[in-house]
Amino acid sequence: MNAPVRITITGAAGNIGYALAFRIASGGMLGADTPVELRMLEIPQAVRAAEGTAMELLDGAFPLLRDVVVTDDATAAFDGANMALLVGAMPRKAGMDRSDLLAANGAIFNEQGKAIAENAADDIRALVVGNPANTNAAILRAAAPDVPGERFHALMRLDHNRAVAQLAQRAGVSAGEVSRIHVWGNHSNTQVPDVAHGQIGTKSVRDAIADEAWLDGEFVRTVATRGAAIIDARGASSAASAASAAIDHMRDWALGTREGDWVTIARPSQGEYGIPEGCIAGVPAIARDGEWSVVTGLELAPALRQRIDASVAELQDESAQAAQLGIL
Ligand code: NAX
Repeated sequence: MNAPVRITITGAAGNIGYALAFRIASGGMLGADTPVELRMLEIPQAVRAAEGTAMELLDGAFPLLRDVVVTDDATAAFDGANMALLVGAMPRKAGMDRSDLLAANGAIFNEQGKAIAENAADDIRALVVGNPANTNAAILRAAAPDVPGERFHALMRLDHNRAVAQLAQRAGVSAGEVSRIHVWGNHSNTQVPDVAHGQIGTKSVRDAIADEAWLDGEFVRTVATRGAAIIDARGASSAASAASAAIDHMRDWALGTREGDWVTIARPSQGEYGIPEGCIAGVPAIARDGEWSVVTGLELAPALRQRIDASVAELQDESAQAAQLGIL
């Protein structure tokens, strides 16, 4: 058995938090040899509901689950945390514009970044799920300047998984047959799914799905607007699929990505593909021994480059707004 890993979930009483906790407790994230300790952070009004989730976790009798703490105190929630899944965020309410949302959530991630800096373990690795995820991750990182910047990620794996799933469905194969695709840019509808280097089995995606119009049109639109389609169908936003993607991201970070494949992550850019340094945009990456490296040297067609630039520009615009608000 490995040493226990302490994992903080913020927004633990919410829809994604509820789905996440059970997957983590059952070993779905870190494997069957790693016990886990959960720290569940909520706002005071939702602590009771999070306590209910903690009772259900206990009732799951998970052999790997060593300890569960529910709290509304960020200091206690991040104390000794090795991993953090930052899901808790304020939803957009009627009458709120984008900058109101950014201000409300920016304040949350600024405070939680400080709590991570002061209380988390030295090896803390953080994944922001709460929207706007990429900019919230930048705010979190800025509030914890002593923690290495590459430890702050935003979730783009759901976008990645959605792209894999659409391709697999179209080709009539299982999702496991699809490899080497990724999604550039922002977790918004400006995101840019890229199949240029992708494979389905041993064939290129473009050979396996001989339908350029679908690949360049409907496929891209379906992936980028999938969140809205789920809300339309379910009457609520993606929850289990978002939790599953967050689990995939953290599992790969800890245990490594599949041999011969890459996935999508969003972490502070080190200038790869001309993305400005520090910008948290989706890029292709491989994980080995707990470290990510961005896949470099992929050729980008001019039309794709333009769309990536537009999505990155959107991210920079969000960052500029956060800077104006004094939280970045
Ligand atoms: P819910 O509204 O069900 O849950 C959010 C929870 O966060 C609530 O229980 C709330 O009390 C809590 N919370 C609010 N402020 C907090 C704070 N300061 N500290 C701790 N907890 C706090 O939303 P849910 O469906 O779980 O979605 C959570 C977030 O994920 C939203 O921002 C949503 O937009 C975002 N998503 C991000 C995705 C991604 O791919 N990056 C996809 C799914 C999802 O849309």
